[in-house]
Amino acid sequence: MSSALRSVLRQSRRSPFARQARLASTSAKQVSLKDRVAELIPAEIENVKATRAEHGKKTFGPVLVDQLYGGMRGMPALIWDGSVLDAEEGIRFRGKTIPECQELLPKAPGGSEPLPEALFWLLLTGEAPTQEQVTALSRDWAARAAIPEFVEELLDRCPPTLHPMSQFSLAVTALNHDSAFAKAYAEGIPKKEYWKPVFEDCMDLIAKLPNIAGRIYRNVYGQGKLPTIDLERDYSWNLSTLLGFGDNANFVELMRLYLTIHSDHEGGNVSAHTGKLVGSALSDPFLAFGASLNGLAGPLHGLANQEVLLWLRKMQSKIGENASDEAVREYVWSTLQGGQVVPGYGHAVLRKTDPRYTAQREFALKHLPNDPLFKLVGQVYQIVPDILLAAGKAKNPWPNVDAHSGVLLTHYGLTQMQFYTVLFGVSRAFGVAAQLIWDRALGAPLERPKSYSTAAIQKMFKDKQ
Ligand code: CMX
Repeated sequence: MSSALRSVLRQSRRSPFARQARLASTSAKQVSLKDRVAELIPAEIENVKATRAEHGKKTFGPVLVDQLYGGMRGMPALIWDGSVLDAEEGIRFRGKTIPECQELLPKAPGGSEPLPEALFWLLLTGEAPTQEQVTALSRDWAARAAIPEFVEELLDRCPPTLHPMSQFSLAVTALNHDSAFAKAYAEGIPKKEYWKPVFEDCMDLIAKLPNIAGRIYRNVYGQGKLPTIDLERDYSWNLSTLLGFGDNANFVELMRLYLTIHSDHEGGNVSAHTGKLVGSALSDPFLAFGASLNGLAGPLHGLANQEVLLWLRKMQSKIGENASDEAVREYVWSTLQGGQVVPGYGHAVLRKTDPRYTAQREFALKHLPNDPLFKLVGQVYQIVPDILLAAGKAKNPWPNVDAHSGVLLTHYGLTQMQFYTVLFGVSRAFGVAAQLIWDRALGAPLERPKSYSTAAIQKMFKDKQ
């Protein structure tokens, strides 16, 4: 190993990401998030250089033709720093499990769930922020929360029959009108500076989502005029208030948990990967995340939380409330026999119960143990995995995040299922935004994998064993 490489490796071991989520120093001056990212970038550039120098020519193993036809399952393809998903254990945000984040991250006064602001800081820096840093971030987002008048009008003109996710994507895409990155790029900003306006766009994006989500909710479901953002309150309180649930402290706590656990699920899922892909063309964060939302709106991905509630309601109307296990079993089989999937069950990577499901179940046990729909969700959990195993197709018979979120929202009176994926989208912006900032800081290139036709595959392997 050359001495230059040794020195780069030594430096990279000092990278904050090698140490993962330690508590930020409270004694030091209160650094802002942007300043902290700026401090981290030089070491991380060296860290990536060192990793590529040491491992760049190593292989992950063969790529199978089946993977090209099979949705690229398990094919190593992307760098994604905010979180890593283990098939058995589930998600870790910068090395921390959900229970560890619940323990480690700052909370609201009197609250017990982590503040999503803190999770964003963790995703972006690998460090847990101080309470003061989180408060500063809440204030910064609240100050950026207003949306342009033309976006308000755009939303107001949407027919209430247009799905809330389509409205959401439309509004986010339209925010590109004021993109700092698009403007800076047009003015010729050098590449090493890209991350700075991208950071500003990402902060604006996250900050404006509650006003967009609140406006869609109130427009579509006739819930009256949108209140204004309170500059002194946290993101989840403001979002809950815009939706009309700010008075309910437990709903606000639910939002804190919900936004934290839905934020990121490594890079390969449709919404995360789409955001990264579109961002790689140097489309600004609003265009990139608008594309993410269109992917999240699919029933095999984020829309599944709406589908779960619809499915549970249909089940109740068919077999009644407090139905026997046998009746639930029959209903699950009839779903499969009808050629449909059981929504909320299965996963492309996970092979065990999703810890995001477990976190929501624990919240329900604490706050709504006697809710009839929660009991049904628990009953379904006892029944579906055995049936999926017996049916023999699904590789993972266990529940995912979407199996549980709808019942919690319904309990507090947010019963409009078509809106659920919008909340998933608000949260997913955190993970995508963190990666977009790092992609531009590290000069990630345009994504351009190689595709093949079936004829080309046949030709390539003709006469080969
Ligand atoms: N019910 C019925 N069949 C299922 C199933 C389920 N919950 N999960 C998987 N299967 C079927 C698949 O449809 C597939 O059938 P075909 O071979 O006929 O196409 C077979 O089992 C093998 O699929 P798999 O390899 O186990 O799963 P995939 O990686 O292809 O798909 C997922 C993963 C999530 C799309 C799938 O499990 C599913 O459709 N689940 C229900 C929808 C859902 O809950 N989606 C939300 C996921 C989390 C999120 O992104 O929000």
